[in-house]
Amino acid sequence: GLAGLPASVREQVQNHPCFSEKAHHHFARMHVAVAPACNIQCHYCNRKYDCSNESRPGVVSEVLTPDQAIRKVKAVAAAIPQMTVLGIAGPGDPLANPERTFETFRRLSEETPDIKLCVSTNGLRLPEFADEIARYNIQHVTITINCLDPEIGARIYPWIFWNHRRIRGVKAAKILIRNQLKGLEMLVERGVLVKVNSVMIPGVNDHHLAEVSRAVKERGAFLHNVMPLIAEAEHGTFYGVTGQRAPSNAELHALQESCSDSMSMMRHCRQCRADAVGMLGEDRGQEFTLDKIASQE
Ligand code: CLF
Ligand code: SF4
Repeated sequence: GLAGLPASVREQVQNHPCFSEKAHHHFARMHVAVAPACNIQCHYCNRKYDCSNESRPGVVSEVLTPDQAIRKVKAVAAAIPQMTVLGIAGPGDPLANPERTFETFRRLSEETPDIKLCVSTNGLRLPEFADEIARYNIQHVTITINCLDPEIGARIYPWIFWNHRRIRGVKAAKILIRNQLKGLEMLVERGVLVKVNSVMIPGVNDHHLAEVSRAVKERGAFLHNVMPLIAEAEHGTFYGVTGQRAPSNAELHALQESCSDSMSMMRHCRQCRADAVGMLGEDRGQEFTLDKIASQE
């Protein structure tokens, strides 16, 4: 619980609905979908749909410019007083769209300084942007880390785009994993609270995630969120075949339980869309579309 934490960390998490189980009953978050591009390919992602790094391939949303995003944040903040956190989580990777992402954060840090800023990333470009994240006082970062073993990584990520080149297989996974862990350490050094999300993929990384949990804890991650693969056909196929199944609830809970021996686990994740608005599990995005906001201004 919150009671055991140092005062500064308690302050950081007490009104963040994802980082504190208790806070999610009282506080809301919103996402602005300003980041359309991605620099890696996950087998569980289908780009036709929204697909935040929080890894819920969802329904298409409108991609916003930074300016539209600021207007939306202000409109939501005026309408939902419990809204304490603004996250950028897609629909691609926020750090693969650095101009749009950091323009949005820069303006919010100036114009709505009371709103906590949060970002979710695949981590490929984290080492490059750790200082910039700290500069805008972004105190909450989520990195999706699905494995430490590049052989397993090669079964999850067919390619990454790195140094202007497409890189495949084990070599690609090695670079991605190295940058994720390096980025995690750099953020922890800078006082940022880091949550690690992992997508549980039966037969691929399920047996490996307890080790991931220990390794990220050792490097200073604050919280681990193991989420189930969403394997319905409309969200894309896995490995180009439709045979990959999702874990059962019992399998998910057993894994979360085994990780919890060494690490604090998040158990209230609702696998949000990249344009979610409201309390976790609630989606009020339709109340704040651009045309509705414009008519209120
Ligand atoms: Fe958004 Fe993610 Fe920030 Fe939360 S969501 S960027 S940490 S403000 Fe939260 Fe949604 Fe789960 Fe994410 S419930 S998918 S963990
Ligand atoms: Fe899709 Fe996110 Fe993976 Fe990019 S990092 S391919 S947006 S799931």
